[in-house]
Amino acid sequence: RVRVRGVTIHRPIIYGNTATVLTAAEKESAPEGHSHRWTVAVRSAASAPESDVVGGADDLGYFIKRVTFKLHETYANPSRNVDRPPFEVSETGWGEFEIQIRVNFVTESGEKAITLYHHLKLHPWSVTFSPPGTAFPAEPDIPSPETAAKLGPVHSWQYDEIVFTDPFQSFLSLLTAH
Ligand code: SLL
Repeated sequence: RVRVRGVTIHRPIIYGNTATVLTAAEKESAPEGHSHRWTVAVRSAASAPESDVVGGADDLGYFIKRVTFKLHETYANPSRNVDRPPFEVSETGWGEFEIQIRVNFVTESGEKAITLYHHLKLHPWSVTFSPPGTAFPAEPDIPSPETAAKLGPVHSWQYDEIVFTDPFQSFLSLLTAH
């Protein structure tokens, strides 16, 4: 197998989460204390513009073999393997935490796995007003569930590029064929 020296090729991705407040009815069937439903995902940032999904859900599978989302240890089986697109995990819960996202590439690539980190965001960003003479910056408050529900889904996404340096010829061909 030959490496193509001096070549770098990148693939744009977005990773992050959306979250919504559970309705009263959803709370009934969710575990005790859970307040939100969320989805964490890795998606292509090179999606069709007419797509109504954030990122293209289905076009990473040709070079990504597995994505492992490592959730907080309060979750059952916190290490979640996803072996085909869409590379995402949906759950309900009550708290924010850091999610480790391990991306494994197809075996033929010979590429090492990479690790991304995402802070699961459940609560809307709120703008706080500090009256004159008060301490600044004020601690941002977590809005009440009613206010949060009115504000709608929370989105927290980051753009990144996966860069492959001196790729194997066959992997380079695979990437450029798409
Ligand atoms: C916090 N450091 O205290 C964080 C931890 C943990 C979130 C958040 C539910 C797990 C379950 C859940 O939301 N865990 O019971 O299934 O805010």
